[in-house]
Amino acid sequence: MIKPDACIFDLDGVIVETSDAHFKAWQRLAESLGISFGEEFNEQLKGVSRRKSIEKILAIDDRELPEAEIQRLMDKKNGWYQDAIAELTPDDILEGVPEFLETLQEMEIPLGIGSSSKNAQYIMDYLQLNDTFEVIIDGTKVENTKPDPEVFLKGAKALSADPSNTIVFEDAASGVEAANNGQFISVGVGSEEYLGDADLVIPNFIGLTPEKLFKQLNDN
Ligand code: B16
Ligand code: MG
Repeated sequence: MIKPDACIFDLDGVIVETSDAHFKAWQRLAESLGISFGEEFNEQLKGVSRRKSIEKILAIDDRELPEAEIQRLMDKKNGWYQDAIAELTPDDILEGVPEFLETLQEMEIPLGIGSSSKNAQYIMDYLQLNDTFEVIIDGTKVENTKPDPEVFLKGAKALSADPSNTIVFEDAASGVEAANNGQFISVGVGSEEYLGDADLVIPNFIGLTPEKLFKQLNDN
């Protein structure tokens, strides 16, 4: 690979640290139901849809609830989460990310967002990132949640990119799996402990240039 056709970024946990707001809102909801979970379990909620998340939380306690109640609980969690993200500003874009994106733009590499979140468009507005990305595929545009590759395949198609020459950046195990399932080049952003299936794992974007990253991927 000399230069990728495109780069597709997950949003929560890669561009901005909203994972903690998701975690706190789910924990608050779970506690109201007498269910508790910690950070390790929370890794399973990263990258998966709101619906899948509540199903996983209820399954901790073999809880079955009527559909209307599940909907009510999801809305409640989303209300808390939306209050938290309404505070976001461009200063919340993770360190190193603006420079990395700017260099990719200078290299004329098309950029996309591939997020499971139905709140992705709000977050992009708060971060003022709409002009940076040509394509935003989010939870409102897909049928199947990660680890299904749909979100990234739709992104690659919209960017006229070949998945096998497109880099996907992901912070969730389910997202790395989705990228691998779609035959993309997967870069895990975070800990090797959870993202070991990625083609390459980076801790974050601080001090990283696209040139360095492409070289690391080539040497792999
Ligand atoms: P919402 P990503 C994902 O976003 C989050 O990682 C995951 O924790 C969340 O459940 C999912 O979005 C759905 O979010 O409730 O806002 O629709 O990491 O794929 O950008
Ligand atoms: Mg994520």
